Amino acid sequence: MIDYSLYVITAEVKEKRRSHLDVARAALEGGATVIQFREKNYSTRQLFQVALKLRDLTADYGKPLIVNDRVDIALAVEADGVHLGCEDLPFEVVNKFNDELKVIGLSVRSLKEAKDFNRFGCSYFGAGPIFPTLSKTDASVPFGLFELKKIVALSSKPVVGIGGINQNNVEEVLKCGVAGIALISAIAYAEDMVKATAFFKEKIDFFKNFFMETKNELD
Ligand code: TZP
Ligand code: MG
Repeated sequence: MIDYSLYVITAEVKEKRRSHLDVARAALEGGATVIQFREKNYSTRQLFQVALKLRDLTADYGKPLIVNDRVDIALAVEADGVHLGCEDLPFEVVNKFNDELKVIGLSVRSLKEAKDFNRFGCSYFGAGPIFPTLSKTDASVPFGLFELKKIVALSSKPVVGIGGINQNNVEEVLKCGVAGIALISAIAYAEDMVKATAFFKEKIDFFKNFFMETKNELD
């Protein structure tokens, strides 16, 4: 079972001289439970070289590595899985590699997509954007917390919330019952990336206990 609770997506932040490796290292140090390598502007060779290093780093921390979009890169570096959106290879095709790729995540952009995608035997849904985001140029319209709650309720898979999650709104997202939160800018652009990750970790642990206590009271 994968712990999706603190799912950090890497980015290169040139103005802060931060590489994918820097972001991943700090996130793992701060308590990230999953690392996703996401990069839209590299050549295949560059992607491979960085992914290989991320594979070693995540293995050192005993945490899963998921590659965004690129099944070939995920297979080449023996990543744990791949994350697919609507412009990537179809789930049914990628699922043929499920001996090698243990985790296959699918992006869902609406309640309707969540309903439709329940038929797939994927590992989790990345649901977003919840809020406006600057990290995805072609992001769809943010659907907000009310819709997120409904997506969580009807999904047959763990739901990882994504899009515009920050220190001010994270509690509201966690209250929707998500299995995890996926973050780019809240970590990659933070002044101190380790501390920022640890902040989210603490919130997640608090809500985990809160939900467990509420559940015990109901049992
Ligand atoms: N998919 C939906 S929103 C998003 C992706 C990749 C970007 C999330 O980045 P941020 O900076 O956490 O809003
Ligand atoms: Mg994609």
